[in-house]
Amino acid sequence: MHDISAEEGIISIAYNREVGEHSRLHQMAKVYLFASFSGLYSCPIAMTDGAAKIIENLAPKYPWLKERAFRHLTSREPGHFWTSGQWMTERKGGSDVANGTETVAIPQDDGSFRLHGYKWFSSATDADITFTLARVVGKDGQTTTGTRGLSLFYLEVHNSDGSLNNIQIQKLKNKLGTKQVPTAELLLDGTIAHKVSEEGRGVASISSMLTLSRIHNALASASAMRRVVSTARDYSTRRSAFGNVLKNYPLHIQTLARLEVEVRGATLLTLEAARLLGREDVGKATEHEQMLLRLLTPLAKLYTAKQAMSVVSEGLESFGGQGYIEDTGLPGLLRDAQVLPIWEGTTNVLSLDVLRALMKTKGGALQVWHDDVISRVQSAGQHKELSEAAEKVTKCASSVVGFAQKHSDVFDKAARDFAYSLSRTFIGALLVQHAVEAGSDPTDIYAAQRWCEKDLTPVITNQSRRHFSSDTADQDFQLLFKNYHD
Ligand code: UCC
Ligand code: FAD
Repeated sequence: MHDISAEEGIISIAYNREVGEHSRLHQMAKVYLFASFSGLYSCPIAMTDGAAKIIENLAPKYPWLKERAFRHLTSREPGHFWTSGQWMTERKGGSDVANGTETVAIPQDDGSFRLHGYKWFSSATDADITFTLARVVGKDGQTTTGTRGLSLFYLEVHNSDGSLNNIQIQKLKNKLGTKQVPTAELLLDGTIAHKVSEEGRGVASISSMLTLSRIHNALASASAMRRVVSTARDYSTRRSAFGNVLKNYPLHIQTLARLEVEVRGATLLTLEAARLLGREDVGKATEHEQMLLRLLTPLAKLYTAKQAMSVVSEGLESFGGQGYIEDTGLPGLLRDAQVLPIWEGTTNVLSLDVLRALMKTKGGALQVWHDDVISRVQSAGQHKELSEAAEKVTKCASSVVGFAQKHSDVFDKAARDFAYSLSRTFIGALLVQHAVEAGSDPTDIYAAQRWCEKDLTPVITNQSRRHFSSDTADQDFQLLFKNYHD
């Protein structure tokens, strides 16, 4: 998979930019085809892409880094192609990195640092390089707590003689799924590393890696769904029950068609984020497009990951008992899907990231989101079969924005429902737009109609505010904790 990824240019396509801003979409479309058959190699690929993006961003300040690593990460030669890890999680926190990171960085005379700490989850442990976070120890022997004490470090996993860079693999995690990819606990015991951010700007500097790996996560989600639905469709033409092949039972086909709508929605959302990223890559993204990309990244990751879990689970059932049998290769898809909402930021943490993105622009990003949704469905207003769906999208968009304007005081509690509403409405707009622009194919129209009927009830409305009140929070707490004794 390492060699195939290099030869196919899975990373290099995005950085050689032979077709300018469309190169990113070209790369991501390829990853979409590759991911669910890659034996989870999509995981190191995601982090490698993130590493290449960080290095490209840092190149003006750290030209040596580009010279040293970028050419390997973007190589098409298997023998030269390097992959990257992303070590952010420590025992005390994977979500709360700012308070969880205990690794310290001791300055050396030659300008490098030695890292001492314990990285609790490190996937694709066989990577060549990694980016990680640590706290620089000052001359007084002290470190700074919180996010302002974190800096970003680049390190190579092996020394030139092939030995590990003062890294001890303490344990390989025994995981529910993703078994093809080793995930390890690592002791950094004097690991040589190079600081590649200003002191205290570690989280902000690694955020471009988060953007890439979150979009890859969404691609992997869409890819897993596509694989299971396509395989289930094929199976329905071969398996008979009660004297007929499954494809002739409308109830079976209805079940699969509902999944098909989910796959189409997830794919459109993710590829739209990829399209915007491609414009950002080449410096063409407008300020509005940058805001939209910032918002769509956590939305695509959090929403498609949940879809993948439910679609893959329902998909397995469509094979009957065979869906549960390891020989078919199907159960692994379900185990692997379960990680998609956990790593690269859990659903709640990403819902809060959506709020972070909105706050940073003082609500500007929400207005951009709203205007974008409206412009996508505008032309469908005249379309006999799509006008109802377009109207529903428009209403949902107004309802979400209305909620945000009136009830920002309960945002922290409403974050997840809010993020779901933004995602579902945006997907509705994309499906409607696609139906219009792709030549009004009846199946595209039907997919848009189905999504807007079934998935597009505004979760967030003025009436729903009571679900996020302090009283409700107390009731939720009592519901869960009554009769609980520590
Ligand atoms: O799980 C991992 C790898 C798994 C394997 C790879 C799979 C890839 C897919 C494969 C498919 C098969 S690696 C670990 C991933 N860990 C996380 O995702 C961490 C989750 N936690 C968060 O995201 C939190 O929200 C934190 C860590 C970012 C919160 O940190 P802070 O320091 O408390 O947050 P602050 O103080 O709000 O943000 C610090 C700065 C701010 O910038 P300034 O100071 O300029 O305002 C933020 O705006 O960082 C900026 N920032 C961001 N910027 C924070 N998050 C982002 C962001 N997402 N984008 C841009
Ligand atoms: P916690 O932060 O303890 O979260 C527990 C629960 O609390 C979650 O449901 C979360 O949503 C919720 N929660 C937390 N904070 C809040 C809040 N403020 N409001 C509401 N709810 C909240 N990390 C790496 O750095 N590199 C890797 O290569 C890597 N590989 C991994 C591979 C696998 C297979 C797995 C499972 C994890 C990997 N991770 C890796 C770690 C992963 O990124 C973290 O596990 C993840 O970010 C969650 O952090 P945590 O485990 O500390 O959960």
